Amino acid sequence: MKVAILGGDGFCGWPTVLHLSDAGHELHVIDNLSRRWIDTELGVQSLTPMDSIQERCRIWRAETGRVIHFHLLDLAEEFERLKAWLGEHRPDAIVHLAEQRAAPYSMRSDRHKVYTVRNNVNATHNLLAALVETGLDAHLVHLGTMGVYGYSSVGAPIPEGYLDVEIDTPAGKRSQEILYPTRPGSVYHMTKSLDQILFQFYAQNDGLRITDLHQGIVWGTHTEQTARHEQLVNRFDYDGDYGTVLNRFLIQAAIGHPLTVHGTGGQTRAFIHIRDSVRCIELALGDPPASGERVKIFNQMTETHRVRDLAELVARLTGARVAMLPNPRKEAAENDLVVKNDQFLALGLAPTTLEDGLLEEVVEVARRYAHRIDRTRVPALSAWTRDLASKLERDP
Ligand code: USQ
Repeated sequence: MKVAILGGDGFCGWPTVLHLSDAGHELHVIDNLSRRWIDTELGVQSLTPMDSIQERCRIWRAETGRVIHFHLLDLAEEFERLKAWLGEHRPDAIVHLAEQRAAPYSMRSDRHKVYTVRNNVNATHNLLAALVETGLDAHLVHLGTMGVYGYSSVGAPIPEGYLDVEIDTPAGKRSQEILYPTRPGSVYHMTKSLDQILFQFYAQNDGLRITDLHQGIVWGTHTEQTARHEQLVNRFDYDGDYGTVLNRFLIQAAIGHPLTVHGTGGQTRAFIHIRDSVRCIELALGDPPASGERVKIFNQMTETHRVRDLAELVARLTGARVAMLPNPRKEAAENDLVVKNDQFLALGLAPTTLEDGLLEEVVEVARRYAHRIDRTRVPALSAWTRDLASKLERDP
């Protein structure tokens, strides 16, 4: 297949590009390199030294003989160029990862909220409108988030996107299938909730074939392909905005920083290793919905864990100290989480779990590049509300 990866320079995008190229597909990366600009804005850098996207593609070609095409294009701001590109290249499938993906970054200030909404919602809508206008029947696979569901379920397992409800009508009880009600916990998660409505409309109105992957928190860094050459290395975020919880605990352990548990650490979240993330995208590409079918939704996660249990596990493994900190986020202090992921298991996903010894691998990567870590950028300082911000100032 000819596959366009929108956001192919990012943390999930780059390993996906390599994985699909390795599988023999023709790969096109479309990216505005915003993630690299945000590093510059925040004054942080990936733990792993990353080459330019052009250099990464050159190394991949030298290693494997396979070509990856790179196109510098801003989905949210350059609608006409996007439309022209799709019309000219006519990909068979499009993987859309071109969104600002950090919840803390989206909550930093009003400017960051506005940027995240404008970028994410416009990118998605521009893409959908361009697909209709060009008459392209490409399968669109979008990387969404488990966070659209929220974390306050009544204890029932979270289904894959849809919920059957019974409604009282004058003619008696009627059942209806609805999109699972969204309850986003940040402006970033809110944009992914909005995406769901856009997808529902365009699938129903224009017959677009869309798959939405509700992904959990990704951990790990290497995939089989990124490990082939040091210049193919994936990015690795450790800072308070972009670092995700388990990877942060692992690098903190590697540099002797206390593990930064927010609040009681009673938050339970869904997790997936980066190797499984790229595999799931491949499986979803191979299983498109038909035109006129509802949006296909998968829960892209393999296990759930409570934050404090993860901290204890990392502390046991490495001898690190655990610090219970004031929580900068507005979120439930404690929650349970049961998630259905039957569809990927049925397609043959063999989950990589925390048990598989890959925690050590991340600690080793962190130790190797420890000299690149700025310890002052480790604490998470982006507060969800003014009250939480003043609490953090009092008790940093
Ligand atoms: N947390 C800590 N200590 C830290 C960092 C985080 O206790 O040092 C806590 C947070 O308060 C939160 C949980 O760990 O309760 C998860 O935080 P996270 O930063 O790992 O994950 P999140 O902000 O939810 O976002 C990440 C990705 C996002 C993706 C999402 C999947 O950045 O792109 O969509 O995970 S999910 O969480 O399932 O919505």
